[in-house]
Amino acid sequence: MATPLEKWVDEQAKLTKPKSIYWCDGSEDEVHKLLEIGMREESINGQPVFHELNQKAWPKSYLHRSHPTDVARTEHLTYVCYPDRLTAGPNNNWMAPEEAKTMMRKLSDGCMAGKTMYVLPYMMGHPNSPYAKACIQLTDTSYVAVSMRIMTRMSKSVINKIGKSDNFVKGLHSIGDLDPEKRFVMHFPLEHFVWSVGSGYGGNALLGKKCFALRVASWVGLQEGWLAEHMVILGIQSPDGEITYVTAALPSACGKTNLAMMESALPGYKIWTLGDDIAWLNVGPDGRLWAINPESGFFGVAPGTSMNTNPNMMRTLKKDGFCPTLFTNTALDTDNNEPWWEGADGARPTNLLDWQGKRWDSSSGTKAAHPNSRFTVSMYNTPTLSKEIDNPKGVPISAMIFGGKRTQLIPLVFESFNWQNGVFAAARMGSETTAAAAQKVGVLRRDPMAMLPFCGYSMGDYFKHWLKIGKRMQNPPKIFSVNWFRQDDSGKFMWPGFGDNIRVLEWIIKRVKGEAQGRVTPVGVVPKLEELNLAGLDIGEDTMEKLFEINPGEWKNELKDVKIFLRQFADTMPEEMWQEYKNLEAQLS
Ligand code: GTP
Ligand code: SPV
Ligand code: MN
Repeated sequence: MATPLEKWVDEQAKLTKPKSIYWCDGSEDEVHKLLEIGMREESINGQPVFHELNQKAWPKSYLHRSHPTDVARTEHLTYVCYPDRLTAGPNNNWMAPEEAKTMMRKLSDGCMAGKTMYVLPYMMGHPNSPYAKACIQLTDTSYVAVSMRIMTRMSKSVINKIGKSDNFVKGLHSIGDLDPEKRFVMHFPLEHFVWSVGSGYGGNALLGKKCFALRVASWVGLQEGWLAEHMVILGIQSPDGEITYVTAALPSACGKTNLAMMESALPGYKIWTLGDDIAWLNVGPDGRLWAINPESGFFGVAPGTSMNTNPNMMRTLKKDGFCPTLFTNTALDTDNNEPWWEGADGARPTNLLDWQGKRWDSSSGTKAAHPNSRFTVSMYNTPTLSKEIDNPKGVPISAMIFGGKRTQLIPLVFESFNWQNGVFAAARMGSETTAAAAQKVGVLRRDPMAMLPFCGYSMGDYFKHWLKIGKRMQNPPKIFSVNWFRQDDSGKFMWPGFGDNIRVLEWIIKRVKGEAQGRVTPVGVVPKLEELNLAGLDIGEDTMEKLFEINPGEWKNELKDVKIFLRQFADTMPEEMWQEYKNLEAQLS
């Protein structure tokens, strides 16, 4: 008798009509076979799926070029499908499940004709973790199969684990004909099912990531009493050897990967990496919040990555590890067969192909690498990997950090007065938009907890859920907000950022341990300037003061914008959030 898994795969094959079905086992041999298939048999937009890069300089590395219209997440084509619209909330596109399925069936009928359907068995989370979930994704491109092998714990043992049960997360993915008009990412949270057609790109196609581990999992977490968040997880080792674990939520392309493996500018400090994008957070039996990273790889922004900004990522990318490394939509230095991007180390190579594979003209004013070009690399390659990475329980979190890209207004760091006040600070977060999603770049948008594109249900209910989780903890993490991106009048970043962010983390740890007094402002507690270690940093006192300036007039305007945003959720918004709003408003007058 067929198992529910076999039956489901069979049904999807009847619909999509692939020429063959390939059950992946996640082995090293297999991933190299998939790369070969991608280089010799499959193509996207008339180009082979993979191009082998200089193996001496970049071991096991391959370049992939996606379709030129398919270079970022497409939020306007992303839907959550509940029987009722209210559950989805104003922060999501909604479609009724049956209507969505009828549409998707039409788009999927025969979409894998002539192709191989890959069956990918994988775990989100360590297989021994009580918080992990067994998943199956179907896809028709070797690029997604190899990417999922890097980003998740893929193994045939997952098939045994699922056994005769029908309790597994389902993902059906096809690149279709890559027509942007026929591109949809549909979530069915009640069925733990994601159905994506028409895109091969990142968060649209690697269905374990944003689709399951955030949108669907956030809803599952609401049912089961935990949180799925867009957060990095890191351990900060101080000179006395003690390690403090923190999470940080920053919107897409706002510095999570950099923070996750930062090389400290202060001697004696060391960062240990646990995750760079997603955290699943559970209240432990000890009344603390515990974090696991459901992923096993990084899908990181290439531009700006260098030995200067993120040396540990450069070492990660250059390591001859177990898994291959993929580069997507970077430029190609044709003299050396090496990937290249704006902000890379060294002089710009003379002969470059741009991200579409066309000869690049440096006088054209265009970027050679796409601004959202990325690398996909195994987390086990990183020299800063935490020894707790495969601990099924995760790590206990002492502080949660929230931040956005704000060239104005928001101070370098402040601590919220308590959990509820911190939830409000995170709820009113804003950030200037980036190239990570198909949208206008550089405009301020509200992005509560960096989850606006990823919270799979109504944000009012989400804030309520956060408040409830807070009440269940005897020892909740302290909540901080940061902003690495404040600019002076001439548009220059006032704070050096990157490895120097350790100076802010040091103050955060001091606050956690009760070793810094701080200064109370209407928005929260900021450091007294003498509490920040600025040794070796060439930064004027003026600049430091400006980094902490709180201008009541500008803050009142900010609050007006916050109110307009939060009012959308009026029907589900917890009263506590409006109380916090009123308190802050009063403090500013
Ligand atoms: P997603 O993968 O999209 O979720 O992004 P992310 O949050 O991991 O962002 P990432 O760390 O890749 O950083 C995105 C961009 O911000 C890169 O171009 C970095 O060089 C830049 N960046 C990161 N940290 C800092 C910082 O401290 N200061 C400044 N000025 N720029 C930074
Ligand atoms: C993001 O946009 O936040 C990412 C990249 O991490 S993607 O996986 O494409 O969503
Ligand atoms: Mn992200």
